[in-house]
Amino acid sequence: MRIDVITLFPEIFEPVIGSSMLGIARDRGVLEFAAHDLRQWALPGVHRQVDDAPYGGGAGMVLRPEPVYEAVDEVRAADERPGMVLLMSPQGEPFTQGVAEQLSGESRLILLCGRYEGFDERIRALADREVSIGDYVLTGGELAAMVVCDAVVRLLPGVLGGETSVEDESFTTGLLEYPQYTRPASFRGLDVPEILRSGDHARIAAWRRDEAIVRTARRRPDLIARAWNHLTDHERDVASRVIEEPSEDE
Ligand code: JD8
Repeated sequence: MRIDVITLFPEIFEPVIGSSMLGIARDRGVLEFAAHDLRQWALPGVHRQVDDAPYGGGAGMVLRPEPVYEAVDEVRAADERPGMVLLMSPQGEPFTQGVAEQLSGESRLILLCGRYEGFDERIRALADREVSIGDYVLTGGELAAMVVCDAVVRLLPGVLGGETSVEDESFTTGLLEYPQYTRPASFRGLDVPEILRSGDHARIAAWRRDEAIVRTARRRPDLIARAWNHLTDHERDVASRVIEEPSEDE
């Protein structure tokens, strides 16, 4: 996959993309990544302007359309793959694991990061999709773009180590993960559940599934509701008992 990011802060991507999983993906040739400085396509003039005051008045500045359109045209032309254009925006569709899976099937992504109070409405017409990473306010699209890169790239074939399967992880199964332990068996009076040390793999698998249900029902009942049709009768039973459980402060 090739990812191009168009941003006023290209330098903040390098340390993130160069390390961890994304760096491995790059080294293995699974990922080609480039961050482009929107300033390259600034309006002619000493101020190298990319923003302007909003028509109609109001606080703050807005990204002008010309630099963004020119940037997308030129970046797009640098590779034969057309690329899906994503606009990072608080008004976008929620970025979920399902969206990450869809995007991981693309051969090229072009991510647009805004700054300031927002962007000229005509910039929206450039985008194939507009995505938001969550309901909180960031100062720009860069951190959101990094989140999208991380979630998408780890799904590409050849990025995750062979031991880890994307299939049985949380948000793919639709449940939160079960509790995990490593050595020591006893730590400051906190013991690893006996069953995990029993070597009985069938009972361990059943325990983990139940613990995942219990944890999800307690913390994210919304996820239980969504997964309901895929749960077994036993799992529904476990979830129902938790949901009917009196909460701590009642
Ligand atoms: C892009 C500018 C800041 C947005 C005024 C100051 C995504 N989940 C998310 N939260 N926030 C963003 C995001 C914020 C951005 C830009 C993405 C460009 N801002 C503006 C409007 C209100 N602030 C985001 N993805």
